[in-house]
Formats: sequence, structure tokens, C-alpha cells
Amino acid sequence: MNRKPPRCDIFCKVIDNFGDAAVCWRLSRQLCREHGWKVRLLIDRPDVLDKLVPNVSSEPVIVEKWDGASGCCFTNPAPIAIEAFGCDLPKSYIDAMISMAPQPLWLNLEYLTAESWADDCHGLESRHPQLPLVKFFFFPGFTDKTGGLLREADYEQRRNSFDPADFRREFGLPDNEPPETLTISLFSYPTPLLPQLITAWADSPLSIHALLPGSTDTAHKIGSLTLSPLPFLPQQRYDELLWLSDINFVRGEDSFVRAQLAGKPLVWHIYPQDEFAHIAKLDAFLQRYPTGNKMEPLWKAWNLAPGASPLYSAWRSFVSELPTLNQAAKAWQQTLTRQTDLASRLVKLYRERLE
Ligand code: TRH
Repeated sequence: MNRKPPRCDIFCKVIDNFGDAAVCWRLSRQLCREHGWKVRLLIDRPDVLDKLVPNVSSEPVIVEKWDGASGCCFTNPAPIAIEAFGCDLPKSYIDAMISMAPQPLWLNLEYLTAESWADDCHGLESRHPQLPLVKFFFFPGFTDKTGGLLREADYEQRRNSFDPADFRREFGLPDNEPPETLTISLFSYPTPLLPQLITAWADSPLSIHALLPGSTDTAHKIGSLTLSPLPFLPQQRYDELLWLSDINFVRGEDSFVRAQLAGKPLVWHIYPQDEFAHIAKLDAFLQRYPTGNKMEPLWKAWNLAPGASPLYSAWRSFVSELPTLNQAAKAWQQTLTRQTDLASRLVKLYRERLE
């Protein structure tokens, strides 16, 4: 059996925001560091990566700018080619794949969903209509039948050695907050609902300290609420903010998963789709999560159109359930931690198919 570490090309087109680059980077880094693969990340917007990973050049991943629009010449495809989120591989690369023996493992890494169809669609193959090539669909997900979730092998160890006092000192946060202050991290899409959330927090019977990564606002106080901007943190250090906070407002895909791994109550701002198609995805997750029913009013209020669902009362009821939500978050985190991570499942798939 050939155990030589394989080469792998990961193609990434940044549609918007950080998530596409964030997921591809996390996977690339883990395949290199934990599985010894030689990964080349071909990305159309390396500048997005620079924000997430200030020290890219010190990592084992080879990053190359890929002009996704015009394609480029690739004469030496890797035995594993991953196209992230349906970004099409360049024609010259596909042409070169045809003459490879054995055939390369060609994967389409899909978006995460908790919907049950992911169980059935993970691993499905699609034969190229003209060429003798097969592409497999790799669906991240929450069950053993899916591709799983990205989680580094040293995640627990990093969390156990995290010192919240160091983080507070470094970012000028007070270490003498009033007792029972809730620390909340807020990472969301622009939304007209934000003023309503701020009002609910400002009226809160508890003090709230909201930490705003990447915000250019100045620190200020409104009623019970203190708002503190933080710099946009490197991806590795964003975990620290999630560990420090009592509640994490997250969005998209990668920060959503990281908040679950952090084992703290979370509020998800899902990536919006036309005609509220994303709400089915949100519902599917709430159904899987141990206390989804208790989180639903706030999650819906935060994701539906303003006025569709009352945010103020939903926030109050969410906070009143915090002890239960804390327990559920820990239980969910343990469930996820017991599962095999996405990179390991991908490596297993490769070994089963090609070696
Ligand atoms: O940025 P996102 O909204 O990304 C996306 C994109 O919209 C994408 O097109 C869509 O398909 C996908 O979501 C579902 O949210 P996400 O996925 O959470 O990615 C943000 C990344 O940024 C994540 O890795 C965490 C990281 N991050 C930092 O590294 N530092 C920070 O300070 C913050 C706030 C986030």
C-alpha cells in the first residue's frame, strides 16, 4: 500500500465575506499539519486570507493566487482535487486529469447543513457528461453519515491552556467587571435589527459587555450595556474570544461551527438566501440541537424581517434560560468532540478509494 503523503489541490473562489477562504484555509492547514499532505490552496482572493492568517508564509500550506475567471494552465494535477463550494475547476486542469492513472479523487466540498438530506447526498458521485471523470460530493454535517465538521486535533489542548485574564489584559478589557456581567461576542451581518438588540441589552437587568471584533466603532455605554470594539482577530485567536464570552453571536458557517465547539450558548445569524430559503436550514439545526426549542424565538427574531418576531422579549426569555442553555451547549460540544473530524474523514475516503 502506497503511504507516501499525497498532494492535494484545493480551489477556492471567494464569493463574499470570509467564510469561503476561512473554511478552505482551515482544511488545508489541517491536512498538512495533521496528515502530512502536501496541500496547494489556489485562491482568487489571497488578500482575504491575509486578514484571517497574518503569518501565512510560516504555515506548510502552499498558497497560490488563482485567477478563477480566466483559468490557468495546470499540467500536473494532484491525486486529490477539491473544488470548494462548487467553484468550477479550470478547464486545463480537468483536461490534464483525464490522462492520470489512477484517476484523481475529485471532490466538491459543499456548504454545511443540518438538513437530513446531507446524510444521503454525502459521497454521491456524478459522472462527467463528456469526460471519463467522476466527481464526488462531500457534505460537511453533524452525523456519522456526512463529512463531519472541521476540528483540529489540538483544539481541546488550546482551549485548556487559554487564560481569559491574559486576553482581557491584551485587549484592555476590565478584569473587575460587576458580578454577573454577561460577556457577549457579536459577529453578524449588517441588519436593521441591531438597534433593537442594543435596546434589549441596554435595558437588561444584568450588565452586558458586548465585544465587537472587527468593529471601527468607539467604546461606549448605553444603560446596562458596554460596547467594546476589538480588532479583527486572526482566525486562531477568534476561538479565544468565543471561549472568553458567555454567549456568542456568530454567522455564516465557520464561526457558527467554532461557537458550537466552544461549548457556549450561541445565536446564529445565518447567511441570508432569497425568499428566506435559509430558514429551513436554521430549523433543521434547531431540531438537532438539545435545547433548540428554547433558542428558537431569539434565533428567528434575529434572522427574520424586522417586526416578524419580537426580538426584545425573545432576548429576555433566552437569558432566563441560560443555565439550561449552558448545559445543552456543553452536551452538544461533547457530542461533536466525540465525532471524527472532517479532515480525518476526507483522508479515510481517499485511502479507501485510491490506495
Ligand atoms: O464571513 P462569513 O459570513 O462567511 C461566509 C460567506 O458569506 C460565504 O460566502 C458563505 O458561503 C458562508 O459564510 C456560509 O462567516 P463565517 O463562515 O463565519 O466566516 C468568518 C471567518 O472569520 C471564520 O473563520 C471566523 C473568522 N474570524 C476571524 O478570524 N477573526 C474575527 O475577528 C472574526 C470576527 C471572524
